[in-house]
Amino acid sequence: MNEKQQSLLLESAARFPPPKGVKLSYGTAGFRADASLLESTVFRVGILAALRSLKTGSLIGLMITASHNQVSDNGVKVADPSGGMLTQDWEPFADAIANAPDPRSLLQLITEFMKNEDISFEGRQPAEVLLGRDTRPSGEALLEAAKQGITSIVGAIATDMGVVTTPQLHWMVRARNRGMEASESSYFHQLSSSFRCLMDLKPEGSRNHGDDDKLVVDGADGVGGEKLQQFKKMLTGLCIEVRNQGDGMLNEGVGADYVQKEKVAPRGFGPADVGLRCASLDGDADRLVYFSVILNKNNKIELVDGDKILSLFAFFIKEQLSILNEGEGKKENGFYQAHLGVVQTAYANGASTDYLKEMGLEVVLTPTGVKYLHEKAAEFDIGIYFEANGHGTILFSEAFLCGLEATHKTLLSISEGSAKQKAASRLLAVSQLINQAVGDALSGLLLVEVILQYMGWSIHRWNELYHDLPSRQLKVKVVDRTAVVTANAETVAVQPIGIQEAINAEIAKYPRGRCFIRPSGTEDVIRVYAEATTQDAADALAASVAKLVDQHLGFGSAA
Ligand code: G16
Repeated sequence: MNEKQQSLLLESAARFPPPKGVKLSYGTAGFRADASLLESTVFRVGILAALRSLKTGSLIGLMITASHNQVSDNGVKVADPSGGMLTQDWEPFADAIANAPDPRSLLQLITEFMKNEDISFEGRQPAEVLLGRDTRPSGEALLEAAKQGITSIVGAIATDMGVVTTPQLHWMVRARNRGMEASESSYFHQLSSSFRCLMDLKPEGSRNHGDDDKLVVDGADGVGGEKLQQFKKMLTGLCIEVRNQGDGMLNEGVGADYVQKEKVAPRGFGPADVGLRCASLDGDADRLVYFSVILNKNNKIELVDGDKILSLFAFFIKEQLSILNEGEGKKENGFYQAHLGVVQTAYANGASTDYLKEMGLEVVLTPTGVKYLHEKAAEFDIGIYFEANGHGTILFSEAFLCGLEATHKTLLSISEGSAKQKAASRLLAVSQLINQAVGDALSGLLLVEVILQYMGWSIHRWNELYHDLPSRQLKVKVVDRTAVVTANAETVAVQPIGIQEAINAEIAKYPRGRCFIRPSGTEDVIRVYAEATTQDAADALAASVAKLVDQHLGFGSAA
């Protein structure tokens, strides 16, 4: 690194001193904390993003969002060249620079890292980072800090895409790195045209029997509601009403996280909505859940969560694959059985995992965090991943898509309009509609809608695919959440010593009981998940384990 570069870094780092006495760590999806603590971290992540761009010779994304967290929090997510999450190999560097006490030590860490990673400025194209933010009031200032971090690397370009959903930014990074246009209009265009293609391939006259035609969407008072309101004008064959578009408080009694965890209707929904198909997005629109309001039940809902979305997608894809592989002619068409697999976490309802296995699918469990699920799903020809909280997508391998395109071409020439040709067309359209960079509530919603119409299913019919085991999730505030260390895809707590035995003793009291604890990577809490055969039992198991957590690690406030 030459002197000019060194002094540029030192000067700009001096403008963003880290907060005193705070240790930030790269969590489930980047750094997340109270917005007032984040300027220096975001500035430093800007530097990291520029270095990542230099290293890979590709465009990198940087998104300012705290997704489902309360409005006073904010955070930063990085998109790698594929559009997926930042490679996990760079997370320790992110941690180290976020916590460097002063500009000199920051510069030293950067110099060493560049040497180890063989990153230099010579002979490389300049770094470029695409920036986006959600609607949080703190977003603008943090985005400015990120820009300054990026441009403190000589020659680096920071391109601001303004207010976008997280999945839009990831999609744009992927698109640009594949030589395509990266803009909001190209995103809307790809989604709406593949949606239209799937609608045109529905069996004649099919619609969601039993539901009103209208879909009512809770926009979480965030960026997703705003974007959907804009986007819905481009969608034909779908009637969407968007509520909570940004007039109320972001994520406050609204949004996918609230609806899924509390199992109640979001603000602005009530008895008048009984019978309607409803959906909820989270604060940055990377999660989606469906629900319907139950009559006379105190805002209670029938929740159709990420596990059910996964099951619906798996059902549909499996059906298209079996049409394609039916009978003879399979080999002549050059098409072979695809390796289809699904990925879940420990939060997946036990009934969903049983259902998917009964369908003959390979089910893999990973720890919480899209970065883990995505990586596993990419090992299949078609990998579908979903967290119960509604974050997920479908990945198609390049090799599979190449084969599918060739098959489709052959089918078009020998049997245009045949069931096989239509199945191939549908799979190709799904690969265009679904956001293969990251979970995306808007593209997921369109795929759900078109599959329901294809199947002729109402939300209730869909929800009947299997019956969820009653479950309960709780959060416990503790002194230090890093004291909990887990293993086996977070199903076992190996630290603090003895806590797992105590949890096991509680689980043993309930038939089909299942319970685990884990430190959140986005909030300063320990999460407790419990499942049992009745709601009372799931509630009691979760409460007793929350009490155990409090006794071992908390402030001793549990009853
Ligand atoms: C992020 C991650 C998700 C994860 C969620 C909760 O979502 O992308 O994979 O499930 O955090 O994580 P934790 O339980 O560790 O707090 P989002 O939508 O908040 O960005």
